[in-house]
Amino acid sequence: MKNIWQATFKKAKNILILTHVDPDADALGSAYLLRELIKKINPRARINVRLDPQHKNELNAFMQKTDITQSQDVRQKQFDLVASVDASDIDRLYGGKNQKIGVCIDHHVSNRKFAEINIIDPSAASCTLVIYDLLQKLKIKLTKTMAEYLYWGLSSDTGNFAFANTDARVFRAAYACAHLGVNPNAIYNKLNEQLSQREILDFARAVSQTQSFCRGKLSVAVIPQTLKVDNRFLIDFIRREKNAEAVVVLVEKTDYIKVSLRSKTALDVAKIAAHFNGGGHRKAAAGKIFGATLAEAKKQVVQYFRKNIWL
Ligand SMILES: [Mn+2]
Repeated sequence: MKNIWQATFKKAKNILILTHVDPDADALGSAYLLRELIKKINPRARINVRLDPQHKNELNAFMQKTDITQSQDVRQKQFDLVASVDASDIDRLYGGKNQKIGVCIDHHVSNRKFAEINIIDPSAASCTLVIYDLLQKLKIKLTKTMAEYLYWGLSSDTGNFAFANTDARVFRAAYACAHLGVNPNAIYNKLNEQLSQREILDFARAVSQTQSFCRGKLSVAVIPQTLKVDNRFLIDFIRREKNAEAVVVLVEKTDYIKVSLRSKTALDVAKIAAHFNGGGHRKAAAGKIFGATLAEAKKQVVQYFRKNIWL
């Protein structure tokens, strides 16, 4: 057998698939798509998918109830192979503590290669796209079910085919999905049009607090714990301001302030995130500020931009 990973999946009897905490549609799609791939090469294997119950609201429509469990249950069971998808770091892997990871499949540049076999493709827009590649390598025909899972990742990680990572490879895969009968509009609706009225009103409140700094080049919004707002939606919205070159959303968490950064230009926000205990991609990154209130954190971020980016 040419591929070590193929042999590894083929000989395992009891397999566990894990993904990152607070899973998104790419994490979910990747876990399910990998399960389909393993079924093809090893039909007799028992395959378990375990997901963080603290997932995003809109994913309820996609999740399979049996896949949600506490990490304790995961530890109690014995698996001869644990696979990780869409997670760059074992600390971010739900249920990953004390597990020996056999195969890691991911598309983050910052992946720490924490498994025995690491299949990392940072040029892939979604992790489902990396798994699609593996299917093609084995000449496994895409089924409609597989296409659904593949499309979840494509749609979600490219911001519905709009982010800088949207390329020909994405559209080629999306074409294959549509050709098999995947309904882009239905998936868009399930992923993006499931907010409650409260979330709409909280979103409006957060938007109305947005402030501009550095002669309009920097936009900053905050989400206090009292507001139920998805920071991705907020950051994607405020970046529409035409003069903004960098956008920051500060999210109040129980013991720190999360700093989400986006760049609309060549500015590398991964470097800025590194200053705030984080990292990520050039155009999308995140960090953490400890021991500060939301207002203090905002001051720190604005000051950093004033001193180091736009004097
Ligand atoms: Mn992803």
